[in-house]
Amino acid sequence: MTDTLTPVLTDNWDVERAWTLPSYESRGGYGALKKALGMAPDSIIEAVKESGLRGRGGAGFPTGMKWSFIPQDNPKPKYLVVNADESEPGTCKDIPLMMANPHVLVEGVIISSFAIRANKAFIYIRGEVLHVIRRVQAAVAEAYAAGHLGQDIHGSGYDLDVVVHAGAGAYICGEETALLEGLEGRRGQPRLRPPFPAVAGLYASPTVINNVESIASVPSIIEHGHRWFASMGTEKSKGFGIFSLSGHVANPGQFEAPLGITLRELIDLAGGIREGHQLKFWTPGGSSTPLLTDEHLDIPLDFEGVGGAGSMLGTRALQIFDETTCVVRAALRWTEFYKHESCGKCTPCREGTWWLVQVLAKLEQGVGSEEDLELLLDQCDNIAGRSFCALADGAVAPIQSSIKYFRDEYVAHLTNGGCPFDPAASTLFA
Ligand code: L3W
Repeated sequence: MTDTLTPVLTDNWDVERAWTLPSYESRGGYGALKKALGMAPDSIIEAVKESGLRGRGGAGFPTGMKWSFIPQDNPKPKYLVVNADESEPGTCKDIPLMMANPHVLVEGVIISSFAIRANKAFIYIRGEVLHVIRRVQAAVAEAYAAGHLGQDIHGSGYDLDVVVHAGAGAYICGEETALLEGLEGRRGQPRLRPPFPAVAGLYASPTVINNVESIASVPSIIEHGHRWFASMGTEKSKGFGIFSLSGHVANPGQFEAPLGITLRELIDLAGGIREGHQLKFWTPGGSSTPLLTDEHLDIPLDFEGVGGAGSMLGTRALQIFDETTCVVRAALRWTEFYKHESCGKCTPCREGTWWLVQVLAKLEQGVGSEEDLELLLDQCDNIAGRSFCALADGAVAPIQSSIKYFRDEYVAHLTNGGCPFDPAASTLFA
């Protein structure tokens, strides 16, 4: 099965002190930068477009197309911002990538900034992960000392400064415009779009915001060519990605594989479901994506609704739950998270997530009637698509999908007068 893996961003994770500049350069690191500096910026954008790379932060928007939206006739400065605010429940790919291989991100930042003609780039890292912030800061300092950053990089005439910025620990700052608010020193709340950041972003200037993994994929596209990248994956979901498997698998962790791989293959790579148990439900892209079940083991994990199963690839955070886990409790726990993290700007999200928790908690305790299930679905309908940003859409996704697939389990809580599961058996959401 291991030939399913495509280690590119993860290929040095087991190398001793992989995060240092000498280690990265000994494996060809910064070679793509030198090649890129000899290219016309537009041809880099073209190569990224041709590669088919789509945003690895959740939405899958074509990266090269986003870069080409930057109006080059606008006299304002251009900025690159890396969204390293990884905080989606279950998502654990950007943080390990930055810890093990920070230079591939720094190299990607330089090439991407050069392509969009930015002379200043920001890496916005989730505030709680101080060890990651220090690791990336150290890599940036090494890159400056080696002449990969700063003035006249490698005699090209191109200047770039990189600032590593620590967020303050708010999930909403993973939303791109809330992140920009935070970066500008204000409370993290989303802005109305349009205008999209590509037109008016940081300090109202044209700004590209991309996820860590998207930017870290750029050096390999320059080094090996867009055809190499596009030869992996599916027709519309090209290349490779880091899939993080957590929960009830024997060996949880990160697996870098072509897009379109199936959950069955990934579970095999992770050593199977924990012994003696069976898959019950899973998230394809963190808790903001609709849950799927054991019916969906063989669908391709792609940007096309996850093989048409009506979910989202999101951040490829595959949380795996076996038959011991109470889906009602899982939905309640995630909803408590969204209620806590709602920024409060819009009513459907601020009030709606609070009400969702009230009704779900009642159902989980086995109090109430089946009418409460209808009330919960009605609340979801009144929240989805009516909030300022995608946070509230994410909040309703696990609720609606859990009722779709496990309505009987909700009803069982009511007939049982409480949760029929033994919380100790699951080890998750206990
Ligand atoms: C210029 C246009 N730019 C779209 C850009 C836009 C953004 C990108 C995608 O949410 C999802 C969300 C989470 N001109 C443009 C344009 N753009 N039209 O394209 O935009 P969008 O609105 O499709 O998505 P988004 O607001 O970025 C991201 C889901 O990802 N998610 C994420 C979870 C968390 C993390 C994390 O912890 N790091 O990513 C999980 O599923 O729910 O649906 O750049 O500006 N006409």
